[in-house]
Amino acid sequence: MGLTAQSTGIYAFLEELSRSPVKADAVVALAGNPNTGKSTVFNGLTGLNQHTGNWPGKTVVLAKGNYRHRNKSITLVDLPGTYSLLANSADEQVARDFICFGDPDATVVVADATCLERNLNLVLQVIEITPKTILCVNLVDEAKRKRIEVDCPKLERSLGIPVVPAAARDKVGLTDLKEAIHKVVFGKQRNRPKRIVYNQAIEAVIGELQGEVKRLFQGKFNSRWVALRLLDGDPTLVNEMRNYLQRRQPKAEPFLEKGEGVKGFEQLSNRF
Ligand SMILES: Nc1nc2c(ncn2[C@@H]2O[C@H](COP(=O)(O)OP(=O)(O)OP(=O)(O)O)[C@@H](O)[C@H]2O)c(=O)[nH]1
Ligand SMILES: [Mg+2]
Repeated sequence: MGLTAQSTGIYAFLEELSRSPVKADAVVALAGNPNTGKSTVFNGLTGLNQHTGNWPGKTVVLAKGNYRHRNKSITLVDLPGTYSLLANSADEQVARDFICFGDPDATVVVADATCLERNLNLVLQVIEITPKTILCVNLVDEAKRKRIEVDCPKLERSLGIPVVPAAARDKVGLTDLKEAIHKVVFGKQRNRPKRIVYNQAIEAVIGELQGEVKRLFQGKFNSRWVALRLLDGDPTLVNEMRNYLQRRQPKAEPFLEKGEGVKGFEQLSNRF
């Protein structure tokens, strides 16, 4: 990627990831609300093949680990717990930046079966960014105790992504989870995530913006998602998108045409 030692945030973390002695076939993010059992899933999958590190520039600790499945090596990144990707805290920003800009080959959202509704907010936000999402409905043992039953096949049909029930503390469901990850990462299953449709006025602006966004980012990000975030006007995200463009072509910038590169992005984001 040609990054330098001065890289910060997400890029420094990716640089560190690429220096890892274990060459992975894929990198998978593990996200979810706080206390849903992400680290338990992470430990169950990676065993002792893991280590922790700081996210450069933030006091956030991340664990990375590896496992093998069907002869492929997978690196798993255990992200901090987050209720949303709207980046209200350092933890949320780290999770969001990794999912959005870290280009993981898949993202697993670990949800708590005993309070699924609250957890689905994050799931909907993640599937808006990437179709390569898997939902792990964890703590099904606890849910059963509370007489809560989750209809995973139905949820799978509604969301358009694989849904795997698990009781990670007892290592239940982890093989199914590895299999679901394998299918999504290696293209053996194409997800068709539910599209969240907004009101007419918002949909009209998204439609208008999408073409320009596609041209600016050349297919790097889901254009619908970028358009929505520009409408939100989240300054940390707008800043990260600007960083991305700056890194991609700093030398080309003076020669770009109107509506291209960072300047094009400024014009676009300043409209909101
Ligand atoms: N009953 C039950 N408990 C679980 C299960 N998975 C995890 N736990 C427990 O839930 C608690 C939280 O688990 P963690 O793995 O630390 O959760 P986390 O999502 O990593 O938490 P944060 O990183 O703080 O957001 C621990 O006490 C686990 O032992 C499960 O499947 N069933
Ligand atoms: Mg944890």
